[in-house]
Amino acid sequence: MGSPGPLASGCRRRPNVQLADLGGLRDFQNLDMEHPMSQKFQVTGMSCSHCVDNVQDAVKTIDPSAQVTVDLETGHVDVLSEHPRQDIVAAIENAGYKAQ
Ligand SMILES: [Cu+2]
Repeated sequence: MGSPGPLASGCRRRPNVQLADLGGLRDFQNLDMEHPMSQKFQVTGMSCSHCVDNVQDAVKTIDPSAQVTVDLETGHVDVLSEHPRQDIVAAIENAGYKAQ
């Protein structure tokens, strides 16, 4: 019977090489995450805290990492996201509200 030793140590090295190769890509992603855009919207049709949840969920559907701040009284919605403005408007309108 042969020994599994050499095979096991060979397998253990591969992940280290792959992680090193990903270094540049990970730096690029970190740079992007440090500069999310603050985008402001005027949303009409919200009448209660459930509507606020609907709008927040709608935006997080297209960008789970987005920070969504909603002022129910004024309809002002502030979204911290890298996603294009028109995508966020479409998501809010799909949820049944008017956004501009
Ligand atoms: Cu409501």
